[in-house]
Amino acid sequence: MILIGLGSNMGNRENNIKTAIYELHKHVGISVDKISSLYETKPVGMVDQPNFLNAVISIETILKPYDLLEICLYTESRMGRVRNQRWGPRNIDIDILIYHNHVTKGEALQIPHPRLHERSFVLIPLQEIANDIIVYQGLNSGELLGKINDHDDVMFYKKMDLEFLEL
Ligand code: GSY
Repeated sequence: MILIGLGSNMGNRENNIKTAIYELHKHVGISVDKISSLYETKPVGMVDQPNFLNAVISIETILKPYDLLEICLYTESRMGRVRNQRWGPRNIDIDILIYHNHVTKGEALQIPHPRLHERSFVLIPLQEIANDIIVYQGLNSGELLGKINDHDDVMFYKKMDLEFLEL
């Protein structure tokens, strides 16, 4: 399974996330097959910034991890990604979380995503579409969520379905 996390806390957040999913899906060699709900989440890292909307999708692709990364970065830049500070606000963030059992510890790309296991804003949407996969050190999303206690910072916002991709 290949999982991608999306986040936005600037501009029209819902539109930004949907646009990013649409752009990925219409790219040759990528097909989105599951979409979590949107979650309204309190910022982690730099706390003095607006709430995020977050979601997780699963895709099928023939692209290798670094080629997929390139498409994620290209999509962010096509959307005019604005980000002045490392942990600061951004209109769109697209992160490869898991790529089957692949492990990469490069400078530009780390898979599995290095902070995935400790972020409820990723684990809660991930659990919705991939509750049985092993995420980190033999544990699935539910087991990892049992170890962290900021679930209140992640609130259900809106159900999403794949229909908007047909547009
Ligand atoms: O890592 C993605 C950007 N990001 C987020 C995010 O997407 N959601 C929340 N809740 N906090 C975040 N802090 C950063 S940085």
